[in-house]
Amino acid sequence: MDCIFCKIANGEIPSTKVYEDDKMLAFRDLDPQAPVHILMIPKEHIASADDLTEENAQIVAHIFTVAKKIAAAEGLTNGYRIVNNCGEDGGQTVKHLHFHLLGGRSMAWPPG
Ligand code: D5M
Repeated sequence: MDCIFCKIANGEIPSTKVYEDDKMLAFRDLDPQAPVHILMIPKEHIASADDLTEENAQIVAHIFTVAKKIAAAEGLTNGYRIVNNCGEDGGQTVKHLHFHLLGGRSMAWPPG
């Protein structure tokens, strides 16, 4: 499958990893939008949040429980933001489920 995040997950494309286990990977975004900008992905190819089911959605809870550990390790003691862009209007550019972990600055609302 021609998926850039699958290639990162299986080591075909290099990344700056901050966390890895048998189910997920977290690595630094190439185009950071905050002092800390990390992408958290399942190793299993799931195209988007819209493709989650009762069968595969446990990975989301796992990613979120790891996210707080990454945030602590990155020193984000004053909070952080987790973002998922889903589909065209959601601004999703890479069609492999991923969550952005952003921190190190104050975030605005609403997003653009
Ligand atoms: O976010 C997709 C994100 O993926 C975007 O912030 C750039 C990032 N990206 C794309 N390719 C790479 C590689 N190779 N390493 C690290 N980060 C990458 P989206 O929510 O789909 O707009």
